[in-house]
Amino acid sequence: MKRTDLRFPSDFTWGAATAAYQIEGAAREDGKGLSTWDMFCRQPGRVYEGHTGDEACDHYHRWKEDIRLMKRMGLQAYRMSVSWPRVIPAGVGAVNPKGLAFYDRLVDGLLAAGIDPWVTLFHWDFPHELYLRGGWLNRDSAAWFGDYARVVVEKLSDRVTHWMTLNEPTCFISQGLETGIHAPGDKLGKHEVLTAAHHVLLAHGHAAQVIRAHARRKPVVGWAPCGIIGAPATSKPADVRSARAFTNECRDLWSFSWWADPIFFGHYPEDGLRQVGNMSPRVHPGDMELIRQPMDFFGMNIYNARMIRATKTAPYEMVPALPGRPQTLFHWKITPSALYWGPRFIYERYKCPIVITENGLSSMDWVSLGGCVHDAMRIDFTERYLSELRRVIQDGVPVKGYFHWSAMDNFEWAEGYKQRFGMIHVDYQTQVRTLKDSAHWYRKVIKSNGAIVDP
Ligand code: IFM
Repeated sequence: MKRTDLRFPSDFTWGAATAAYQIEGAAREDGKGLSTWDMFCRQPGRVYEGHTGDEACDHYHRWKEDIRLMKRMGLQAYRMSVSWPRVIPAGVGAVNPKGLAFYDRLVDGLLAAGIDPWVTLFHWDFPHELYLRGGWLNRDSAAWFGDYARVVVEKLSDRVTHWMTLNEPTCFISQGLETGIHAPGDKLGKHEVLTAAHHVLLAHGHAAQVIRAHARRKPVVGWAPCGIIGAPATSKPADVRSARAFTNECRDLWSFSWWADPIFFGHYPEDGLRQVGNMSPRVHPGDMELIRQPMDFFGMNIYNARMIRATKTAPYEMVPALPGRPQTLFHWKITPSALYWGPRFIYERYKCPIVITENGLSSMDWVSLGGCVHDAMRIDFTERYLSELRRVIQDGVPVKGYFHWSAMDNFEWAEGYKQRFGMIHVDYQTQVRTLKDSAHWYRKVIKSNGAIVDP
């Protein structure tokens, strides 16, 4: 089979990502405070088969080995998150020196291995103590987050350059506070949910200011949201217009514009405000100025897109998935063109350079009799998606990097350990790690700067 040449720009960053709660374990060690996820996992029926992040990949103790493996993968950058309650056990007040020292060691270890750490300040493990004080519903949460950000930035910014404030606010607000399928498991009314979301945006603004004010090296500041993307079902201009309209339209919290318009334009989208009517959050004078901090990059966590076509009667129509269409273990449809149209539509609207901060799939991987993990589907998936990413770069969209989700198998929130997303296989009983075939393949991709190589 003829393979496409997949070379990327020479300054493109190749990496992989994880998040603290999903890999660290050591949930009660060295003075760490409890997070809402620690509490949620204890509630019967919340997480698949009662799994918890108590031990996860035991990365807290095995980080040296994990860095060695990432080095073998040839990663140029590693997107990690910091656990807020590990650093400040009560969320505010006293700092836990042992918790902070963990990230200090980790950053040093990564740099010594030639891997650039990209740090996300919040990837869902909210301090339980602050949840008891109202969590994101409390307007003070923005200042709490800013204070926490300052502690981390003061410690790590002599070595860390790339920062992300929040990971996927859509998910932790919508799934955590509205549908309740994630921690803390609440089912609030629309106004409360939108109020919490507004405080999250304020927190983002605070943190971005703090990073710029206190970083010791000139920082590169972004965020890592997710949202629903429309991709045209065909290349006909009418379908492209419809997919663009679908992506830009604000339907609910899963629309990019609800979150990104305040950050980039300083106001909520009008169509969104019309929809929520008197449920909209109270915006105080000065809020939008705080939220609208300049962003150096727009991180995008992209897994798939809805297929959209034009119709005569409506601005767009969703094309139903055909029976038997390729999908992941999570039943997420495989739609490589998401990595073309997602960056393209978001760049057109917000004019901010893009970084793919997450992309990948969950599959059913195990260590075969020969001792290898043959995840051919992950290789094929990634090759198809990267090929679309290269196409959008060639068409002029500045995409600066790609982070595969995930570096290693990990705790997939309410799905527990059922879904395996990693390029490194983790045996959760023995904590033995095995580089999957995809990790070896990805090393070649990185080495050749995206020229496609046979697995
Ligand atoms: O594992 C998650 C991650 O924490 C956030 N983005 C999506 C991934 C896969 O569900």
